[in-house]
Amino acid sequence: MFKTVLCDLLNIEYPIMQGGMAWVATGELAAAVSQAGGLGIIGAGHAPAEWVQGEIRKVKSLTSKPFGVNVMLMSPFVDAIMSVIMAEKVPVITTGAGNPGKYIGALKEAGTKIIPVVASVALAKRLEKQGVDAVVAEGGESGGHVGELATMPLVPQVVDAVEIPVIAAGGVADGRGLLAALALGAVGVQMGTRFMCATESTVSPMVKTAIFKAKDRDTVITGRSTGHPVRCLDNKFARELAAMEKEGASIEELEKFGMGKLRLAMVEGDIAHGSIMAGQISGWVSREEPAEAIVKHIITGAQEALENLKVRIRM
Ligand code: TUI
Repeated sequence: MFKTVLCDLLNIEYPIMQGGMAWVATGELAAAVSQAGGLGIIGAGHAPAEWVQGEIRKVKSLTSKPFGVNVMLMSPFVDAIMSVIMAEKVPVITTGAGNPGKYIGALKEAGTKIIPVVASVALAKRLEKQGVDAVVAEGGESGGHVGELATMPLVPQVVDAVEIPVIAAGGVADGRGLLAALALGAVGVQMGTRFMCATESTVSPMVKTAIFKAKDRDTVITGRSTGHPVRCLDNKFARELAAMEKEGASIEELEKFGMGKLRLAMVEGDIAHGSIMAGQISGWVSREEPAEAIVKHIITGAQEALENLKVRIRM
C-alpha cells in the first residue's frame, strides 16, 4: 500500500496521475493507467469535442476505474468540450495553458472534480478561492507549454500558499521522484514523458525511440518570444524555430511555422520536422513498458527510496 489523500480525493489506488498530453494521451493510454491504479487522463489538446467524446466512451468501455480529461484552454473547442465532459459525467478534469475560472461553477454542479495545472503561486491561490479541488504544480522541467519556475522551488511555494492538495509535475519519472515530491509537501505526482513511452501509448514508435535515445541535455525551450514557451526534444524543427526567433520573426510567422508540428511528430512519426514535446527526464526514460509495470515500479521504487533514506540519514 502507498496511499495519500490524493487517493481518497480521486478514488484511486496510487497517488500517480498521467499527464494529459495532446495527440498522445488517447483513451487507450488513459484506460491502461487507470486500470493500473493511477489516474489516466485523455488529452483533449486542439481536438474537437466529438473526438473527446469518443475517447471518453472508449475509456468507459475499457475500464470501470476513475479517469480524467485534460482541457487545453487555448483550444477553440473549449466550450463544447466542457459540455461533453459534464454530459458524460467525467470524474475529473485537469486544465492547462490558462485559467479555467469561468467553468468551475458548472463543473462542480455536474460533480466533476477540477484540478488545474498551474505554474505559479498566484494562479494557485486564485483558483483555490474559486473552489477547485486540488492543483498540479508543474515545473519547467516538463515537456510542452511551460512556466518559468522549476519543480523544486515551485512545489513548496504552492504547498505553503494553499490548503488544497498539491500534485507535483515536471521532472518526475520514477519512485525517487515520487518520494521527493511527497517530501516537498505534494500529495502525489503527474507524469507525462514516462507514460508517453508506455506500451499502450499510441504515439509513433519513432517518438518513443527518440526519447529512449535522448540524453540529459537533449531538450530545449522554443517559442519564448511568442509568450508560449514550449519544451521539446532538440531536433531540426527546434533548431529552425530557434533560428527564426533569433532573426526576429514575428509571433504570427512563428505560430504559423509551429502549426501542426506536434501532430506531425506524435502521430506521423516525423521526428525531424515535428515538435517532440517531452520533459527533461527524457534522458532517463529508456524503455517501453506496460502502464501497469510503470505504476508498480514507481511504487516499489518509492518504497525502496524511503528505506534507503532511513539508512543514509543518521538521526
Ligand atoms: O498545458 C500544459 N502543457 C501543454 S499544453 C500544450 S498544447 C500546445 N500546443 C502548441 C503550442 C503550445 C501549446 C502542450 N503542453 N501544461 C500545463 C501548464 N499550464 N503549464 C503552464 C501553464 C499555464 C501557463 C500560464 C497555466 C496558466 C497560465 O496563465 C493563466 C493566467 O491567466 O494566469
